[in-house]
Amino acid sequence: MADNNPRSVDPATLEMIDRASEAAVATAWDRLESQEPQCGFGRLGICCRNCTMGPCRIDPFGEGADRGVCGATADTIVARNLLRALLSGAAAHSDHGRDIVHALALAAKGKSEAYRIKGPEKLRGLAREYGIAEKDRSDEEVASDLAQFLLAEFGKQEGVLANLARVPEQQQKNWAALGVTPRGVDRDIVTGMHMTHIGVDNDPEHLILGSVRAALADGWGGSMIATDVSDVLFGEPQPTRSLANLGVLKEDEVNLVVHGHEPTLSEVIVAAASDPELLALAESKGAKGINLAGICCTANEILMRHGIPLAGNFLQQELAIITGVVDAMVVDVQCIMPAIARLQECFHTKIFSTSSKAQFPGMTHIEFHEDEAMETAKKLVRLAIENFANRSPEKVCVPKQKEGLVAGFTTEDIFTFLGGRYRPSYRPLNAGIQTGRVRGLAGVVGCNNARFTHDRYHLEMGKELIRNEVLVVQTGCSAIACAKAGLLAPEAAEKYAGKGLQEICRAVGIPPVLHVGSCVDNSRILTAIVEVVKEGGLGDSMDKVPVAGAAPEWMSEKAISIGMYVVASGIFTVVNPPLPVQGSRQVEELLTKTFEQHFGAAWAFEEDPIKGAHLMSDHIDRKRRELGLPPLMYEVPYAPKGNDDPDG
Ligand code: SF4
Ligand code: MSK
Repeated sequence: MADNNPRSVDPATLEMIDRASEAAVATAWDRLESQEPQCGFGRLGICCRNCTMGPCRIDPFGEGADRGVCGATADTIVARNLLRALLSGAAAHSDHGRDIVHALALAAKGKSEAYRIKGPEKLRGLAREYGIAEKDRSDEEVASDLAQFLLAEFGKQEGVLANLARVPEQQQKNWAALGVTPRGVDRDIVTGMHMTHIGVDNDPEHLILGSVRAALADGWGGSMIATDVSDVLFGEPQPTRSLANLGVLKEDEVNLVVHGHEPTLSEVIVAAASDPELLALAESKGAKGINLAGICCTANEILMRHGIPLAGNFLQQELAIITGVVDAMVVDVQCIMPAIARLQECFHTKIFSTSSKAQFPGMTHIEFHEDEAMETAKKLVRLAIENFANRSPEKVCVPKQKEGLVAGFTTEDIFTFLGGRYRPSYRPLNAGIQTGRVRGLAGVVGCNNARFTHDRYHLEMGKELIRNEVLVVQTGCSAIACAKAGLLAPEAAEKYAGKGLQEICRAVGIPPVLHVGSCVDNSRILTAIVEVVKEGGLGDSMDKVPVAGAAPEWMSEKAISIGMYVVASGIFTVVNPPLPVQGSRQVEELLTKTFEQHFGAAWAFEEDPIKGAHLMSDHIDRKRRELGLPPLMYEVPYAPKGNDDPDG
């Protein structure tokens, strides 16, 4: 570890890290050590490889080169690098969205037996929203038109994103004034890449605004389409109970772990794993059943809709294999460490890559195509069953830890839930904030990062927020971190939440931390805030609502895109580690200060989780004051200071 802290706060993770070192197997933490000291130029964002006159790097101490060979300054290089990184993240989300729409098109044409429309209400709601005829037409007919309409949003050459109609007026005005209104998903990503080529855009502010436009095309376009169409195709999630952590793996059953992001294959694997023939085959091999579990956001997708347990988050992918009981791991795209392929040399696990976009040396590639989804899913389950007999009993070591959770909240059910079945509106949530029973809302999302103690920032920040009467909404690996620590169980309210939030959680039976899905489902947080605005009483635009965001422990370029669209939508956001922009004072000030004037919200960099939580609650308090809301109903007693606070 860079800071000599423990590698994780999760006991199961620590146990498996020890197990890895006994087995002389390197993990991400070991490889991080072998990388140290990491490149300071890269961390500050002042290294450029955009043409072969470079690489060029700027001396941050002002003693060496202050320009690249072409004359680019640190400000230009930092802004250009941030834009490139963000575009990769936006492209990843949006390409995921495109694939889901493609699956919808196949389902609509009856070309894939594996997919049916399981969310007809959402389908028809979207059709009405986009002006697609739906009366007296079958679900398939409507879905076919919807798929064509949404596919066109990716390649749109004229006009603006259709989902702009969902955005409150003030945000639309802010974006128009700065020329960052998102147009087509692919267009804004391609234009952004063009801007970063040598000798194109060299104005740091203009480059950053280019990144805002591409991020908005992701958040309100590609990601939002992915979420909406997943709900149409696989059904809208409902609150569901499940378990989290490596202890969900079973020694006496075939364990198949899905890892990555896209639900198109994993949804079908869920069905294949309960196929009677395959269950009988598993039994004939001496297994008591087929246990499906997930890592990263594929896990979140099938947890939300089927209650499939979470084996772990990003930094636990290697550790799952080191338990010695994972008979097959099926991966698709994003956040899959190439390192796991090598673990097959030491453990019996067979790892299968399945995406046409992602192959890994050492893995077996079984390419997945939507039109033969069930066949592929059954084949993968069968391969897992056949590998069950190859386990080495002396290598089996499954941690005991597994924690109960409730997940499956959505924009449609998340707060209407607060209103109960007979009062389905956002009124109770808004009223809770208006009266001061709840301070406000926070979205806490994002990854793990081997540079920081695994899960620590998520947990400390999450607990501090709910103690301060802030209702927390989560996605991604952050949600998995909090699930493993019990924060996603309704009982967590009594244990950790402030008195007002406790009352609400008790009355409705929800946890104080609500899991709303995978990385692309951060769009649910945007639409939930839109609903809060529409309900009234908490401001007429998103930047007026007492809400804040955070991405603790982020590492993926997708997190840059998420943070950027959230901030540009008016939501103050704290991140750790800082964005790699600290080599340019101009860019850092633009993001952390000037954005406030542009969007009514800015980024903040804070490496201490408690201080990060306090920045968020201070921001929420400021919004409360601006709205003229009363003080909190109950005093929040004790306020721990940040860990590195000299007084603390
Ligand atoms: Fe160097 Fe300019 Fe080429 Fe970047 S684009 S590598 S700064 S010459
Ligand atoms: S999986 S992007 S590590 S949240 Fe979505 Fe987790 Fe971050 Fe990947």
